[in-house]
Amino acid sequence: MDWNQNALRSSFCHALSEMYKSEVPLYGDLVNMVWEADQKAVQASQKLEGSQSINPDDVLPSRHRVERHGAIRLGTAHELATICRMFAIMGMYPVGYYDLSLAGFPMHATAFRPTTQEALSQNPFRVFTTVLRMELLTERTRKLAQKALGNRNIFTTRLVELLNCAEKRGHLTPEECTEFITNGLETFRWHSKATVNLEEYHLLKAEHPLIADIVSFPSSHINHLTPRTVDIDLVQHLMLDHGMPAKERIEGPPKRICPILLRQTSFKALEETVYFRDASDTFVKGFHTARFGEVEQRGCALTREGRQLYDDILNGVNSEAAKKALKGTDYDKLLEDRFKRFPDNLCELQAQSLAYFSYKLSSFGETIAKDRALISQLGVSSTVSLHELVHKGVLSYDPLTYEDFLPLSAGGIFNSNLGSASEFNQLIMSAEQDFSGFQRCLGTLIADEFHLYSEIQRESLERCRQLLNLREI
Ligand code: OOG
Ligand code: NI
Repeated sequence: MDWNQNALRSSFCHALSEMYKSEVPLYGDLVNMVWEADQKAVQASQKLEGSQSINPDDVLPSRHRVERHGAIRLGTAHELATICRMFAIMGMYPVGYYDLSLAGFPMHATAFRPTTQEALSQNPFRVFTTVLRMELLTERTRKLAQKALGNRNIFTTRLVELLNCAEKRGHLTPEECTEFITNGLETFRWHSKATVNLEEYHLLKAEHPLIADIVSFPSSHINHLTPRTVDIDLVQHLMLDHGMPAKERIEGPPKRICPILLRQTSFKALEETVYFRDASDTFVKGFHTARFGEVEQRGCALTREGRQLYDDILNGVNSEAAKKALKGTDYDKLLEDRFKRFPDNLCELQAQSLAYFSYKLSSFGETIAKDRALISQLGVSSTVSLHELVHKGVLSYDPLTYEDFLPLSAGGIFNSNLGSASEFNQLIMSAEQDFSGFQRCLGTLIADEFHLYSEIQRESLERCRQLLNLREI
């Protein structure tokens, strides 16, 4: 595809953010709060010396200010396949498979996002995309869902024309890009008139509030947008100070010097007026609670070993907390204590291969790259280990940012936003994951997140190898 996908993705993300600000003004307040917090955090860190200080380049320009993720929930295989084509136009591809039945939801998901370092650095816009699993619904609900979803079309005719055109021709003109944005927004727009009647809505909601959210509306409204901050604890304080309906605690790993993966918090979903048709075809007033605003702080991407350690610690914490019925600050204290096992400095994370890094030549490395004689003086052979090059100060490294999601540990966000299902659902709890079924619906392959990070790391090492003229690192 030969148009500028990065620019189109940025414009789309910006337009979506503006639309969501007008739909949910509290989200706009949250974005302003994040900017205020980031500015304060940068100023405070500039007063500190040493490794804890935040590099302002990481914060203000480029990525951070424009960075957003969103979430949508789809109903059918056709909707998923079409969304996949739409995101591909903007350089966003499916990464990772998330089985949400583990959290008691009849859904599975992927994240559409840019996959190269270059595209991520331009604009890392990502959308967590869930699809309903019809086979996990009871028969009555499934019939209702199939009828309602069968009657809706969440894509404008013009959008589908543009998709066909882009795929056939391999490009979109600037005018077509503008049309793509206006038409694309329609898929994510909120509608306050439901497509089901009030009785049907209650039946869907009784089985699971998320089923009602997916099935009852004519579009797949964006259910939240999330700016990124460098200091989520500060944002949480600001939200509480300003009387925003913030959730009680921050999800994910505890506060650390070297942030890992993802920490998230949100303001709780708003109760919104929705109109439902009654038996005599007039609209009656009802309510629906689904849309909210979220904040995230991203840390480094973990290798499989790092992730295993993270999962082990978290599972241990959760079972201990369940046994002792610990909640709130008691839970957070336990979490903090158990996470002491997870190394909290870059040297250890690198030495133990717990995180992914982008490697580059240090200034010393650059000097010796210019003079091969120096390399032999260092006692470095033409096949040298990464450990040795780092140890001798030839290479330096920066952690790779985690670009994906932790929806299970953020299950708290789902739950505080929707209320949980009325009863324990055996069908969902005993479900097997269905990766291949999901991939079939998608019509393309899902990339493995670990593979993508390790490729970015490998490419950085390959550049160093060439510059140092070594046979192997
Ligand atoms: C998706 C929730 C996943 C996150 O930040 O973990 C997500 C949903 O609510 O549909 O956005
Ligand atoms: Ni989210």
